[in-house]
Amino acid sequence: MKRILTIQDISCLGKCSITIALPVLSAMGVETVILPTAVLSTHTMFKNFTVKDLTGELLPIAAHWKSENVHFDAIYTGYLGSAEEIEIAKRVFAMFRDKDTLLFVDPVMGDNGKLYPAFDTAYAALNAGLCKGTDIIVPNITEACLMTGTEYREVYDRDYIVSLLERLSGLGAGVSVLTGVSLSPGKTGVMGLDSSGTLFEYQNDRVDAAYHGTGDLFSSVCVGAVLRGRTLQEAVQIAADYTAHTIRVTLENPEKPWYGVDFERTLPDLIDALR
Ligand code: PXL
Repeated sequence: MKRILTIQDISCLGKCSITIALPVLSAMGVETVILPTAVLSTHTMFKNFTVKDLTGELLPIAAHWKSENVHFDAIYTGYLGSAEEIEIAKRVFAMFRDKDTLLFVDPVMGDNGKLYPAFDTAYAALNAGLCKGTDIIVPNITEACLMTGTEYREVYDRDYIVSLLERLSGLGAGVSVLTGVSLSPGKTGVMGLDSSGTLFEYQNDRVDAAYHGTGDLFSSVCVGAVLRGRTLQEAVQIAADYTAHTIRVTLENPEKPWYGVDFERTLPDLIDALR
């Protein structure tokens, strides 16, 4: 079985980061090791959330694994709480990167043109540094603009996305995949640029709803599908379809959840998609 390490926070209530990555990757048949950067009472879209920072624990935990000769087939980073944690993530990459270790970075820090509450522009520059030398990065348009110093646009065309991808590849990752890209009305999906300069894209019908944690769902499924032997383009398609399906199912829930998606209802469909 493949083994992945994921480095991100635990938002105890809220369905994002580790509370998505762990169940989803486990259901996909991937052993999932967690390195929690912080414990929050909820994700940061709730008011008055509490935070216990775990920065000081991260390197001792990693050093223990190293002494046990643990091997990771992939390391996947998501929401990191501070500049110092970005530096620690880089050290963890260096400690555990073997020839066959895939480094997958979701530089979580904002959406809809804005940074999440905990971050500033200096943090965005450090996240750009984290992407260097990794295999796959999956920013949304907001994160890509922040990391490349590009003006954020609500309304854009294909040329804007292609130039954003070209700027992203300047950050030094193997493949850049831009998420939340709408290339025509009523559609949304991703567009990517690989290290040979080849562009690829996948578009889906747009579901008119925004839920927290869908970026984490996309990333977890994408890296999980790669570990289960799919090509990156197949993985992107599986992840985009599954995320859209889960949003649709959540919208049908009469209880009207607002803080996260009902991925628990759709996990069996994800397992079927991998058969
Ligand atoms: O889904 C990204 C994410 C992860 N973790 C925390 C968050 C967010 C987005 O706001 O607040 C704590």
